[in-house]
Amino acid sequence: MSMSVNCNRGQWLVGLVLVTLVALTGNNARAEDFTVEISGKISNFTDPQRKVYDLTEKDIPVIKQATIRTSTNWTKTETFTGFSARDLLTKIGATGKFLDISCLDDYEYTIPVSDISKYDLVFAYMRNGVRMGIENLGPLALIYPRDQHPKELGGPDVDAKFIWQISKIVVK
Ligand SMILES: Nc1nc2c(c(=O)[nH]1)N[C@H]1C(S)=C(S)[C@@H](COP(=O)(O)O)O[C@H]1N2
Ligand SMILES: [Mo]
Repeated sequence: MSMSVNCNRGQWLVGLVLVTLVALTGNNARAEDFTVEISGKISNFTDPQRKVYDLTEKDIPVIKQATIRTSTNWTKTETFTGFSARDLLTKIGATGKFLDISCLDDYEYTIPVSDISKYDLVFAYMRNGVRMGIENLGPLALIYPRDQHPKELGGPDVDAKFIWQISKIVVK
C-alpha cells in the first residue's frame, strides 16, 4: 500500500517537472520565433498559393550562415550572425534588382541587389551570440560590413540601410 502511494507521488512529481519543462522551453522557442514574408520576383515558395517564401527558424540550417563584425550607428563594434543575403537570394530564386524592406515599426527602405553582390550582407538574427528579440533590433537586421569598407559604407546614406525589425521583403 505504502509502495503504491510513493510510486504515485513519484509519478506526479515527474509529471510536474515535465509539464514545467515543456512550458519553459515552449515559451523560449516562441520568444525567438520569427517569420519574415518574402514575395515579388522569386521562384521558390513555402506557400505557392500566396506566392511567398516565409523565412523562419527552419531556414537556419538550410541557408548559409554568415557573420559580420562591425560597429553601426546604434551599436559599438559587435558580432552579427545570420543569413548570408547572397545565399538567401539564391535559395528563394530571386531575380529582381531591388529589395523593398518593411519593418515592424513601419520603417521602409529599398536597397539595390547590387549591394549584396558587392558586399556580403547579413540578415542577422543574433548579436554577440544572443538572439535578437523585437526589443533588441530583431527579429532580423540587415548588416553592412561598414568597418571593413569605411570610405564607401561610412556615410549617413548607408546608415539608413542598417534596417532593423524587418518583417517583410518584396523583390522588385
Ligand atoms: N526598423 C527601422 N530601421 C531603421 C530605422 C528605423 O526608423 N526603423 N532608421 C534608419 C535610419 S534613417 C538610420 S540613420 C539608422 C540609424 O537610426 P538611428 O540613428 O535612429 O539609430 O537606422 C536605420 N534603420
Ligand atoms: Mo537616417
